[in-house]
Amino acid sequence: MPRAARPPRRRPNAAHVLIAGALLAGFLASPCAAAEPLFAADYLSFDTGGRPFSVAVADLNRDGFLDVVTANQATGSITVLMGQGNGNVGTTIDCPFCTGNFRVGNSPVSVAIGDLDGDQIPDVVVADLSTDSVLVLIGAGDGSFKSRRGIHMGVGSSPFFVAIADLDGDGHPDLVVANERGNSISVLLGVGDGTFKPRTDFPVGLDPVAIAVGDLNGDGKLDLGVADLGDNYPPPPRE
Ligand SMILES: [Ca+2]
Ligand SMILES: [Ca+2]
Ligand SMILES: [Ca+2]
Repeated sequence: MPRAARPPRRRPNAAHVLIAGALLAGFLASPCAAAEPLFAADYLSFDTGGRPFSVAVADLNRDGFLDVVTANQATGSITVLMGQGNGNVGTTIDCPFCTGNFRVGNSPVSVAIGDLDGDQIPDVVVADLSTDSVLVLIGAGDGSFKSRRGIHMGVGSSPFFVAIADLDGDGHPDLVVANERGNSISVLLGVGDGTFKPRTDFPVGLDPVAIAVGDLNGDGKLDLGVADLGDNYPPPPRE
């Protein structure tokens, strides 16, 4: 059951929803106006699978309300929380392949949502850290997925983050994955039907764990920003 909660302390396996206040609108209208809180004092808390590591939102069942998906590293699952339009979500879904928690692998740590097969229905992709793969789940349009197995594709070592973007500009969404132990990113170009061409790897810095996509130099082509966890280590002391 969803809980409109004021939890005394954080719960380890939960997704939290913070409801934004009117701070930005008020600030822009009158810089001298008293600041309102950016978020409501309380947050809403919903149970997920074990150790939720990543979260994404999209309207999976196209009812006009955003839904929430978490990737749960400890239980090898995703949790689909169907939005009710007021910040509340339900933890169960009336569908054959997903009843709250949905097993997707051994160690899913990143989730992204986009329409990967061009049917206007959001699909989900999950990076599985322990199997060096990503899993594509094609959405059925009601919050469930067309196949429990999904489509597995190999990537580099220890995929820690996955993003969706049309990197080559052909109109088909592509995948880009940060491979933490591989010190690389994997790019999988989309065919447009939910499948992808074999990956191409590009070396980056040490321990890449996150990617942002945008046109950084203004040439109309998408570029990548990669966060390298290992490159922030301080240099060893001099002898
Ligand atoms: Ca929805
Ligand atoms: Ca789709
Ligand atoms: Ca593309």
